Amino acid sequence: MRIVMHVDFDSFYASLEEQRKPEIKGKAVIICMYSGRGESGAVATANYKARELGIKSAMPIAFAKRRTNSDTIFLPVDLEYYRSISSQIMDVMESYADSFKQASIDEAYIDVSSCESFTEAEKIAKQIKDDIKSNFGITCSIGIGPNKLVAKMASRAKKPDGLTVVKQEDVKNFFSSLSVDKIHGIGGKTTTVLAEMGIETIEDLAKADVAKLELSFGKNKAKLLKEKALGIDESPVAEQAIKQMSRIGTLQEDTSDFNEIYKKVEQLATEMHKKIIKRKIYFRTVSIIIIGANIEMATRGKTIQATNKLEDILDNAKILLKEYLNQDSGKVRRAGIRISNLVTEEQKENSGLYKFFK
Ligand code: DCT
Ligand code: CA
Ligand code: CA
Repeated sequence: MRIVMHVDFDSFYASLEEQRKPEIKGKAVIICMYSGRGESGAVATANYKARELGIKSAMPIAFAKRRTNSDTIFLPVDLEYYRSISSQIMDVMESYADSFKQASIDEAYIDVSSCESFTEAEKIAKQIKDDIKSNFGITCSIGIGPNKLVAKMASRAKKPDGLTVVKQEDVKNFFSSLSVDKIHGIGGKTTTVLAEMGIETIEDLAKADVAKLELSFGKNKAKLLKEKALGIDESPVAEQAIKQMSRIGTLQEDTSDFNEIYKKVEQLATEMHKKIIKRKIYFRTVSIIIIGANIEMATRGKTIQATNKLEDILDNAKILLKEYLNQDSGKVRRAGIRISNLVTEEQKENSGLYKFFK
């Protein structure tokens, strides 16, 4: 049985701005893409408070100004910052995955089929939500389903901070209430043609005559539409298995004290190690991840003989952390551990032989 999760961060850009500018919390926040000519431009996104005022993505800023008051916060997009946090959160999420695929700056698919049940997967989803909340201060919405399509649609079902589980047997019921344009990947043009054929809900589409669909859309697209309406999607989350595993945590307070930081790294590594054993993973590179008080990120790694031992992670982390701190690099806000250069048990044995013959 496949179990797939789709994670989408809630009002991502606005949430990150609220997180780094606590003084704007509780206010309507609008993130703007300025055209470069004075005040003109469009709304990239807005937080939920601003959405209550009718603010939407792609709305001209001048429109938005008319709907808001002097208490509303308008901020320019800072994509570089959002990307850097996004990639840190992606690393965290990837560490929970059997296979992983980032789908956009604020979305990812996580295959968790190694879970025994949807209940187990739901627990992992809660852990991911907690992990993101405590380390990055933002919420996300997660959908869990038997494939990517259903997971993606489930993550949209409840927002913000939602968690929606749709098992195979519940797909029909979940889809029945939705209009066709809610199917991921069905655009405005297709919706119009379908409406002309009298097809408005996903249920209508699921029941539609394939021959009739083929006349309007051709064979391939007709088949695709029908499959989507039935919640069928065989596409894998990613072609490749995971490449790394990491855990990042926030320190009690910003510090450059070795013991304080190491304590955190040790705790994270110990937690991560359980998963390494469960998944029968071996690794060749150990890295520490350091995020300074100004959110700049540094990593330092060391490549060793393939191993799966906690001891090897901790010993190397200690050395790397000491090296880092000796450089007088300022205070540390968050610290983490990563293993990469992963090898399977089988590859490990073969590489041992290779060395022997070299
Ligand atoms: N975006 C944009 N222009 C649009 C739509 C989106 O620039 N017309 C950008 C802004 C946010 C980012 O893409 C991700 O989009 P969503 O996930 O739709 O937005 P969000 O702000 O994260 O909101 P939600 O809580 O609904 O996911
Ligand atoms: Ca989002
Ligand atoms: Ca999104």
